[in-house]
Amino acid sequence: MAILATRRRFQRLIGFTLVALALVYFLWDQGPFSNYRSSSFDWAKRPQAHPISQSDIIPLPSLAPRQLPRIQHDFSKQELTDAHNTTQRERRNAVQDAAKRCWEAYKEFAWGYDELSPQGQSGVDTFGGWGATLVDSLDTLWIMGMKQEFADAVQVAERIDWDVTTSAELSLFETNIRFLGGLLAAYDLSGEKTLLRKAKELGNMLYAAFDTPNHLPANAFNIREAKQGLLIASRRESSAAVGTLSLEFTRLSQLTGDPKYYSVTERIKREFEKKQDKTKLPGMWPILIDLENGFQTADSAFTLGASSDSAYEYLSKMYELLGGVDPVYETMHIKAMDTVKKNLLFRPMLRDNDTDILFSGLVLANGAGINELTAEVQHLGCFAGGMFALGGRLFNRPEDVEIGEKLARGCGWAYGVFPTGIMPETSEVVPCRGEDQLAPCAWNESEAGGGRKSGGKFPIPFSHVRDAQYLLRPEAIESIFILYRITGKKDLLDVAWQMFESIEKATRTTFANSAIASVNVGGETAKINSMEVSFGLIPFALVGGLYMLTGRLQSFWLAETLKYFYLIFSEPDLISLDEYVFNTEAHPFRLPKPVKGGFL
Ligand code: DMJ
Repeated sequence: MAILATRRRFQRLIGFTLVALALVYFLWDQGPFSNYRSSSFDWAKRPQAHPISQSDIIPLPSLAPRQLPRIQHDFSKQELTDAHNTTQRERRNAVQDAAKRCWEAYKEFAWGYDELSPQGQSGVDTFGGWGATLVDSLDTLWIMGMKQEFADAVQVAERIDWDVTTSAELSLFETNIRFLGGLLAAYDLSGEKTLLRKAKELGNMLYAAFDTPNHLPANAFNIREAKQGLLIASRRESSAAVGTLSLEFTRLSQLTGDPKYYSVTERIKREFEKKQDKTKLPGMWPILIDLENGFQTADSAFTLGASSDSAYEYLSKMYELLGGVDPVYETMHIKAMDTVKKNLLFRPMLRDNDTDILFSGLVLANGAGINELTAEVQHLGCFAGGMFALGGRLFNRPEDVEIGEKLARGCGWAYGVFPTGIMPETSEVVPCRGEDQLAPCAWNESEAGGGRKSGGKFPIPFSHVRDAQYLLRPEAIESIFILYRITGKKDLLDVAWQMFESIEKATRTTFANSAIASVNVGGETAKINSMEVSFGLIPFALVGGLYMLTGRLQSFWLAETLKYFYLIFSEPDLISLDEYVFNTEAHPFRLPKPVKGGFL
């Protein structure tokens, strides 16, 4: 009897302890002691309309990560003078001051909103209303050592309710690169677990974009339709939208141990791979892809610029993130780069042939070998220098590092020739049109100056500036930063500083920084959506969506542009390219550590 009573007492004690522990865990995790709040709708529990069965889920590669070739220059061998270190520090501080001003302005006028309208002193919701700037800036704050600001932002981020939104329809691409990428990188840097939980909640929501009849994603993510399983992949989807999910989804799978996210993007990669040699410009994919009818790639326009850019950027980066164990990414990257070199790259006609630079243009291909190149120069395309150089190091292709340097320097040069010291959003330049488009050509004054299409007064040899704005974009400094880390060439630091000074001068406003209407007008610049906007620009600024599109302080200013400027003026081991891979929104994901031989 006594034994029975003791046993019962013991069982009760165990039961009580377990309940108490569960309660403590709950209170700690969800209750008054925790700031974290889960979203009010759990997308993981939503029944799928087009189920992907467990057996159809592709697991992460089981091979252990390999030792990848060294990416960064060996800076330990560089003799750095005190003067160099002082200049670096002063420049870094100047960038940090700019970031602090903008962060303070965002905090004061737009806290919790997606973006700041810098002159309006108010917030705007452009990406769902979950605080895009706040999430996009988390890792910048961490990297810049703004730990209190980081902690304040985490307190808001960990309470985001993905079911409470200002948009009926979201862009899968933008939500993925800014929010999911931002949360994952901030977690990778800080180890703050609630950020990973938020990332997982969001990942589960974005996973629903693949709940379509053919499991290809719907970039136009209508939340109501997604809940009902009514999404359909688009007939005219940009290759960037569909090709820029893999890094974030894969990192989410790596961190959570759930392969389903990686699996859906691995399927996309297989579609890209199948079509790579079958397009009108074999080796590349057209800007637009028909996803609804099963990844049709019949379109004719090819570029590394808008709407295609990061689909190419992610090939080598996925190879890195998977620890070099998926050779398909290497093959795809090399084929694409070879096609770009042969067809898209060109050298501008220059008075001084010592300026060794290249650009990447736009090709219209008819599929029968006639490929027409337009010598277009897009700011968005300036990321290509970094991509070539990174791939060159990763796959031991020194020529690609050189090409990357010429592309990066091309954008640096273009910044320098415009009156504001900044290159425009979209322009055209007179190209060298010899047998070899990459080789220097003789200067021809009338061709270089007379080829102007719109009669505008642009610096020679620019023939046309289609869009003269500067929207605070990062791509040029991104490539200069990557090239500096890869080659160690110190003159790139001065190129970067010149760019930063010009950007600050032209875009700084009372509270933050603003996009400007024309890089081609020096002196007092016309800020877009600005109290300072000139009267002549008011009708222009009010046309259509332009006002909303360009006038705000884009979240990528803090997430990318200022981060790259800060990093180039910092110690090279701060976010080393051998330890991190940047997503297309400059969010660094930690690379897996190599394991000698064997399976995971
Ligand atoms: C960013 O959101 C990303 O870099 C994207 O890949 C392209 N456009 C902007 C910055 O210009």
